[in-house]
Amino acid sequence: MSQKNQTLGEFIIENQASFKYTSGELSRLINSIRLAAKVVNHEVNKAGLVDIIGAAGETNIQGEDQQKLDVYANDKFIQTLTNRNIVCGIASEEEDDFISINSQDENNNNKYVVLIDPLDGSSNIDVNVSVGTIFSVFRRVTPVGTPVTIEDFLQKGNQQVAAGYVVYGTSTMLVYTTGAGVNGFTLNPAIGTFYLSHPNMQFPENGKIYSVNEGNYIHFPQGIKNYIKYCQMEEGDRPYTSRYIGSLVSDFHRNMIKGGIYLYPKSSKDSNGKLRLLYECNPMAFLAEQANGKASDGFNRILDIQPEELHQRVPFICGSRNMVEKAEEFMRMAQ
Ligand code: AHM
Ligand code: MG
Repeated sequence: MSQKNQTLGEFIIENQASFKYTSGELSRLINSIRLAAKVVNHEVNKAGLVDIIGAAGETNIQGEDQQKLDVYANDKFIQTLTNRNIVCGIASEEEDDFISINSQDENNNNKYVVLIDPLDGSSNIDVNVSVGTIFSVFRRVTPVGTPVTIEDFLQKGNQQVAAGYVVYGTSTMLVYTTGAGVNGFTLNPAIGTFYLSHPNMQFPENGKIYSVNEGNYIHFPQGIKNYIKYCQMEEGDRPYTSRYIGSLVSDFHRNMIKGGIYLYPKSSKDSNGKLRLLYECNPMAFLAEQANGKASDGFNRILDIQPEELHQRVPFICGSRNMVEKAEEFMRMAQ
C-alpha cells in the first residue's frame, strides 16, 4: 500500500511487480528520469540569476559556456539515459532525428524507447513562469539487439507503457503513470528527494476552468468558437473561468487537480495546431485517461492516432471527461 511519506525510490521498488513486463528495466528508466529531473530542476531554479552568472551564449564567471536551458535539459536527459545504458533509442523534440543507442553493441538488450520534450514552454523561463519536461515510453517493436528504427517510435499512443511530466513550478513535481493510475511526487529541495504527495490523481468529471489561447480565436474552427461561447454563457454552473499559462504541463496539472479543459485547436494559420503528437499529446493523453480524463483531437481519441512522422502536430483537447465530450459535441455539430 502507498503511504503518504513514501519516497519515489521506494514507490518504484514497491510497484515494480505490478508492471506489465517485469524485468526492472522500466524501474531503472523511471529512476534515470528522476535523476535528470533533479539536475535540470537545479539549473532551471538558477535561471533568475542570469545577470549574475551570465546569460545563455555568454561565458560565466567560472569560464563555462552558458547553454540555453532547453538545450541543457535536452543534453541532460539524453546523457542520463544513454550513460546508464537503459534504453535502446531516444527521440526528442529538440532533435531532428531519433537517436539509436549502442546500435553497434550486440549486448544492448534494452527494450524501451523514450520520447521526450525536455523543456516544454521554455519561452516562459525568462519571466519566471513554470515550465516542464514531458516523457513517453514504448517497448520497441523491432528485435532486441538490433539498431532501433523509425517504426519503434511511430507507435500509437495506446501502446505506451509509461508517461509522465516534471513541472518546475512553485514546487517541483514528477507525475507519472505506468498504466495503473497516476501518482504525483513533490521534490524536497533541501534533501533532493521526491515524496509521494498526490497518490492516485484524478480529473474531476466536470470542471469550471477552460484553458485556451483566445488571442487566436478569429482563426479557430467554428466548433471551437461555439464551445468557447458556451463556456462564457451565463447558465447553470457557467460562465467558466479562463486560465491559460501558456505552459502545457502547468495548465494540465492545474486542470487535473481542479477540473478543467485545455484546448490547442487547429487554426486557419496552423492546420494541425501547434502541439506535437509524440512528445506532448500522447504522454498527456495517457496520463489524462489514467486519471479518468479524456484527450481528443476534436473527433478522435488521441491515443488511437497512427503517427506518420516524428514531429507531427495534432489539435489537442484534453481534460475533465464531460468537458472534453461537450467540446467534441460542438465540433461535430459544426461539421
Ligand atoms: P514549445 O514546445 O515550443 O515550448 O511549445 C509548447 C507550448 C505549450 O507548453 C503551451 O501550451 C503552448 O506552447 C502555448 O502556445 P501559444 O503561445 O501559441 O499559446
Ligand atoms: Mg514543447
